[in-house]
Amino acid sequence: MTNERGTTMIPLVRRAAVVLATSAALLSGSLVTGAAQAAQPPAAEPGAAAATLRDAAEEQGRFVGTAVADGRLGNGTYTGIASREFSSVTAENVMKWDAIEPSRGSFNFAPGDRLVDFAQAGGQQVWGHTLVWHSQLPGWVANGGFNQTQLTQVMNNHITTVMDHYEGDVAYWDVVNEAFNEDGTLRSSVFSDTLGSGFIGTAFRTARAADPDAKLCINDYNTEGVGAKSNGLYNLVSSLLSQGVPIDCVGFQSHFILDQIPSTFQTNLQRFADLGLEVVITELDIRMNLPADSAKLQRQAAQFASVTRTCLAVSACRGITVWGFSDADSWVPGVFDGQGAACLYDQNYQAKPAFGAMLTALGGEPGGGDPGDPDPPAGPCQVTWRVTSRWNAGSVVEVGIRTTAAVNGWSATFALPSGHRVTSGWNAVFSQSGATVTAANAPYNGNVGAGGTIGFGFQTDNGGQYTPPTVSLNGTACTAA
Ligand code: 9MR
Repeated sequence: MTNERGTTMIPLVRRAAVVLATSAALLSGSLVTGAAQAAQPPAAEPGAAAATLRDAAEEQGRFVGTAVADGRLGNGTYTGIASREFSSVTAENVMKWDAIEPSRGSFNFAPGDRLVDFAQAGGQQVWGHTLVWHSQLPGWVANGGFNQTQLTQVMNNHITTVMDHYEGDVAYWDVVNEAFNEDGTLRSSVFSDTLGSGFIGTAFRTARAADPDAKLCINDYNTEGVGAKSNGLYNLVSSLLSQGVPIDCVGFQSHFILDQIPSTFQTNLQRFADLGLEVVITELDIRMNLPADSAKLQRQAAQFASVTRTCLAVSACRGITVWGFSDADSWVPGVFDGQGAACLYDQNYQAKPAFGAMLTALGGEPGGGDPGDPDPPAGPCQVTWRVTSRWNAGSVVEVGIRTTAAVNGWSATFALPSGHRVTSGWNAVFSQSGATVTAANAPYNGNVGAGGTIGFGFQTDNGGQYTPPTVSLNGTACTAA
């Protein structure tokens, strides 16, 4: 069986890969109850850590992707990194309506096909972006003056033709993109103005009929934390599901500003996951005011790691895609005056601290995966914080602190969310005053050499979600590893 572009379709194989990934997540212990875990010491270090983002992500049962710019596919440095580090690619522009159906009924698939060929050569998944969006919409659609019947036909024909062409090649589609205003109401567009809010359900039903094996997603920005916009999205998705609309996943673009990652990110992902949907971080970048300096790059590294851990803490979070991996290709400076440096690699395709931090957060080994051999994050200490299990009335957390200098006696402090109490722990002596927890060395593990790691764990009485706090070692704040 072949699709419109002549590719032999292997939907069953693709499905099998997804099942395998899910099993890996289950085996990794995300569903093990706290009672069974509480008395256990932290897991042993794996024998050989993965050296690339994609290998590390795979070991977590997740994918890690990047947007790919068509114009860079001839650049060997670019394609080398894209293939080596990422297991998924998203078309940054070439599958958008204005690129793929610039005039009615005239489809330009060549650039999208190039991307699919590139991905298949590198064993990568393809994420299709995007079918129905108010932006990058050609004038013949936006200003075509179509009535309801005509626009429905135009939209359905676009979805069907594009999805048929890529059937079996594209694993996920952003079916509807950026449908919401900041206040959570539906954005005015030619689609909502002409077809009403029902255009979303229509688009998803048409998409399912076109390629029953593709995962169908709704994607938006500024929906990462709990708030008016994400509430609007949540209400709409809940209502679509109750009407039997075939929607499989929600994409959270995650175009973040340095130091402004929403504290409710994990809680928000989890509530969508609890609807039975996959959640995916689809367009991650973390921009800063230029010029970048090493303090900002360290904080950015910590925040890439924290976003990564947030996804790993939600079992339905299937992957993370960055919106370009290099500052040389990022959309940010062109849109936000004076801002940039938002990616994992710098202008010269050298890995930034964020690369090593993300790799480490995925369980890989910093320094293993890029031509520039990135150093591990600097600073006196680097922390990994893993919630290894969670149930309705408790969580188990494992903490690792790598200390740059030798310590002779240690004390680690951090704050838990209000009302969370540590009920038991291992490898440290715990005390708690209000929200502040102090974990001091046990009699047997106070001396740690330079570059050594302090490991301890604890159980709390609260299964609520939270993002990793700042951990201080002997009074000095550590960075996230
Ligand atoms: O990165 C894309 C840039 O090259 C385009 O000029 C721009 C046009 O709107 O779209 C950018 O990608 C956007 C994505 O398609 C949807 N979410 C926001 C992204 C950044 O603007």
